[in-house]
Amino acid sequence: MSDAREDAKLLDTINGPEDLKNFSIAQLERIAEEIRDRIVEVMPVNGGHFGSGLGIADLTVALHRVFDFKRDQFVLDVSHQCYPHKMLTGRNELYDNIRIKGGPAGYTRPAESPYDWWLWAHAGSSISTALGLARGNRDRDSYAVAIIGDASIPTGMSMEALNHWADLENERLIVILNDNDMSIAPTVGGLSRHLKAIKREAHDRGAIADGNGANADLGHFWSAFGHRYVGPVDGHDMAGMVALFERLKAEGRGAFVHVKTVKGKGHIEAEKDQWKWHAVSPAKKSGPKKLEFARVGKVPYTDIFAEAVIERARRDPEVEAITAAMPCGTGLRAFAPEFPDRFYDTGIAEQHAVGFAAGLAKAGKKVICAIYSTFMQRAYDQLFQEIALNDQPVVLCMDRGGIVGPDGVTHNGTFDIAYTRSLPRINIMAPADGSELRDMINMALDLGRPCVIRYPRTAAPEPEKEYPRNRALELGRADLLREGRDGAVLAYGSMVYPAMEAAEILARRGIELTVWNARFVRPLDLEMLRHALDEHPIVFTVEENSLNGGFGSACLEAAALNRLGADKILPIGLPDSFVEHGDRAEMLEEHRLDPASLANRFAEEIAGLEGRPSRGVRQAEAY
Ligand SMILES: Cc1ncc(C[n+]2csc(CCOP(=O)(O)OP(=O)(O)O)c2C)c(N)n1
Repeated sequence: MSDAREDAKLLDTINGPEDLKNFSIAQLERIAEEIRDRIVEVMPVNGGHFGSGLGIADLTVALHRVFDFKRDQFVLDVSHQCYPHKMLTGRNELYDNIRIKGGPAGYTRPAESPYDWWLWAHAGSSISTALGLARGNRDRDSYAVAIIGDASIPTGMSMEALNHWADLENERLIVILNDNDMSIAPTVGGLSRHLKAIKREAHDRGAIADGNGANADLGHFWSAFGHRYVGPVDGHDMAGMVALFERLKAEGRGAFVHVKTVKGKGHIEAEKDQWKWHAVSPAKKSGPKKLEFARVGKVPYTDIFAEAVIERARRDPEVEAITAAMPCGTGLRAFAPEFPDRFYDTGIAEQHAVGFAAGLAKAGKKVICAIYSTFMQRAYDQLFQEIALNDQPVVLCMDRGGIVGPDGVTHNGTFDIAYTRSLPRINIMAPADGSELRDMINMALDLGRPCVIRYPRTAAPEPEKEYPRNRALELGRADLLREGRDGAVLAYGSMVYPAMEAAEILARRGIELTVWNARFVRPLDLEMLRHALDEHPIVFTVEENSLNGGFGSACLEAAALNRLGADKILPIGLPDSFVEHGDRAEMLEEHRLDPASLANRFAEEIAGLEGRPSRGVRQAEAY
């Protein structure tokens, strides 16, 4: 790290990228060092991405020096490596609050700065959009520059864009492949091996060095798309990169630039264990606010999921498990060493992962395909065709179902109920706690039908604090947890415990609620719905999902179609908008999904019923 820390920081003098034009190469190098220092200082406090930003600091400085990204369009794939960019574009001071509610987002975000061209964090989309920007701006004298990582470039969308680009050859597009040999986990697959071979050979030839190192013969795979291949270039050689980008800019045509960087650059531990240091957790003192209900435990759903799959796989040799580049995030890293032949990391390839899962299932395997709720959106067509239409019994396990917290709008899993429910055949369920998750995994594997199980990014209630069940798990049957005359709550998945706690709060205020653990969106338990609507003046549905098309919609539709009195139902969930970043507990509170807010909401609505005309009178008035 920088030994110039005691001196005044150059970074502090930068108000915008135009200030970089005045610095020497040595000063630009120092600025990159200061950026790294800042990442090392702030991220362990706030929590967030670590190694990627350290690796890309030099490259970001060099690009901002040469291009004018108010005019030229700069797009960062995923954009988890955007911190150096944010520091150089007027947000260095704000960086202390990155990923905190109200502070800058952890990804690029046009609302924050004219230098942020895009809001995204799903991998592999940068080349398509940069190509569109370049094409759309073809009459302007500007460039589109995309940076994409070596784990993100094998995505289908990137390959489609490279292919299309060949037909729009003259566009002023520079695609920079930031090759650091890592995804979050080590990269997988044939392209990754090819990139390693290019770098090895260039190294042996002594050809990784300056910006003139255009070993076109090495990049034959990339040249096959019809683009000029430049590289491999040393992504920590400031002088070389500045010279290269100036030359490319002056030429006024497109190029595919292969840059070699070190993930975690400058931080000894992060360079050594790049997997561990991809991201860091927040320090305890500013750490996540505890959800204000007592029953949340310490063991994440993710770990319970992994344990359940491992335990089942030990008994059942047909069980196989798939992740799309998220072995740690999904918990399947623990599965891999014990069952190396039954574990697959497809890389960032959700569409392929689901298609592959369907093939394995057709061949008789019992397949767990674990993909975050938000990333499963990539594979909607595969859910439709390979899974639902072909009726393949894959068990799709969607971690991060609901509000994820600091990753915010791009990562919240708040649409999966709607997008899976829109497809026929798929059984859709969510556990209320850890033991129910175990049971659902086993039930789904035995069922031989397509299944989706969603669970949130949080710890499950501790076993000793779990509510006793009144009914063992059975497909399409909900569980009645408590009964009261003042209203009924149909709670789904992560909202069951908050709903129970809300009911307990209200019981102390003399309001008695029925609470059902709904368990299933499909098949929906009509007996639950009938009981709730027949026996109570008001029925609340509660879910951690967008209300559009969610669990509440399912209840409303079923009640209307079966003439059960749908107008008694009040759906509670997330609004028709995107949930911002912040701590998960804070965001749940903001959306009134914590137990205390739920209790108040229930009480307000029940109080509002008094003096209101009965349903029959209202109907009569309406006619
Ligand atoms: C569609 C999708 N799937 C999974 C992820 C999760 N994810 C975030 S960053 C990342 C690794 C990206 O690696 P690379 O593009 O090589 O960039 P690096 O971090 O190495 O700079 C993954 C898998 C994602 N953002 N988008």
